[in-house]
Amino acid sequence: MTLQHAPAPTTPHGGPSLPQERRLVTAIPGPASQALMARKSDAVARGVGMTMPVFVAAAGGGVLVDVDGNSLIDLGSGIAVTSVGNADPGVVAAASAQLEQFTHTCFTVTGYEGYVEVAEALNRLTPGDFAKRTALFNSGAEAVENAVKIARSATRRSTIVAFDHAYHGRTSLTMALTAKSMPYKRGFGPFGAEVHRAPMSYPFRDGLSGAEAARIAIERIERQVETDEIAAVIIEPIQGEGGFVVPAEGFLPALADWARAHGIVVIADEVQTGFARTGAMFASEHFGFEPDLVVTAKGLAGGLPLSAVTGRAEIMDAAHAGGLGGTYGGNPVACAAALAAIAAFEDGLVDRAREIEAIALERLHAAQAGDPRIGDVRGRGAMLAIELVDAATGRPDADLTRRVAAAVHAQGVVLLTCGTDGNVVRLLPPLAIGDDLLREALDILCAAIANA
Ligand code: PLZ
Repeated sequence: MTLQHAPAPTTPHGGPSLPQERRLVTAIPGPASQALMARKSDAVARGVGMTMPVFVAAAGGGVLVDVDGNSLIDLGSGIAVTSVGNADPGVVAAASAQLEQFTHTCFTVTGYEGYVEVAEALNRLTPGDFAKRTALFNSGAEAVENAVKIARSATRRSTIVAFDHAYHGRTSLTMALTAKSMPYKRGFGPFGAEVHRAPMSYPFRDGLSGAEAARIAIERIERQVETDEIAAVIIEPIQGEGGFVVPAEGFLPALADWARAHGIVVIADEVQTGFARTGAMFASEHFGFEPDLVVTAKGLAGGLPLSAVTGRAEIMDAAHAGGLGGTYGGNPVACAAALAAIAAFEDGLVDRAREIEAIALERLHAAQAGDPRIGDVRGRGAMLAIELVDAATGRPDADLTRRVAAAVHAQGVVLLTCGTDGNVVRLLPPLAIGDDLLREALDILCAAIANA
């Protein structure tokens, strides 16, 4: 029980018991965040940016509480990570219990059951009714790197095809796969070689059917490289950083059919779309798309670093014994957290993502009806976006997008933008957010667009 007049604790505990409310007690950022921002500038490399100059003291459900005591509505989930909710009690309990048993062995030195259980769960949950294997890693980029290694090992080919607007990470190979130069690539080359790029189905911009977009993409690929040199195509079933681009119906299956006919491994990067986020366990399911390998990370372990490559047993097992690994991959605490998060995903969070979609789309479509600058409203589940354009020219409007985000941030809502042209506002709320908080944040966003 909370006492009526108890002073607010200086370091509140996180989890869903945090008051689920937006509460501003200072301007954003407040003085304590500003002081930490000054220390950050002196201590942290400049290349490590921050979307909002705000420092967090606790988080839970759909809110982040900052070091000044402001309670912010979370529409970002730390970039699609805390889908189960921040400091979810199940995740915290499972991780804490594991912490007290042992923190690390290195799975490739001596094993533990949690790793195997996570592999079993991923083999069961990912699309495709065939024998599968899983390998665990730490970050999305590391898992993408390993998916490429596995595909190369299985095919004995080297070339990889990625798409316009793709984002696959910031390591040398994954920078090569990532399409956008700033801020991800500039000055950081040379990049991993043997990467070719194909046009992505982008209905709002290309107006093409999925079949037509696939035909053009395949034509473009075959002009650049021989199909018998291609190890894999890698694609985000719904693109993340590139602008929440949802391909036209039929694009992904056509691509997969073509790839399979040429012995090319199909890799789905479900790092951002995975685990109930899109109103399906995996976004591939929306499109009848059955990849050979699925890369997951982010939401998998409810906020702890864990990633995976899961896929066809014969492809996964192509890499020789000892060929895959890493000191921390599949850390036992992260695995314990993942098992708790997966239990939550399977216990109603797919439906919850669909409810969030219904609430948000109604509001966003109403806003779009009266405003030609809202060029497109798209996405699935709790992964939704609006693409902002200049009303006169229809061109991407990054300036407007920046103004909208700044206005929303100032009112205590954590909001992210994305898109190759910087003109997409994206919604990635924790699936644990309540309807009222979600509606309040949507009202703030729509008012900010109307007034920008
Ligand atoms: N694949 C589809 O979305 C990470 C990037 C944040 P890591 N997206 C957030 C930033 O600016 O660095 C991502 C993704 C997709 C791969 C990755 C990479 O995952 O865990 O960040 O390495």
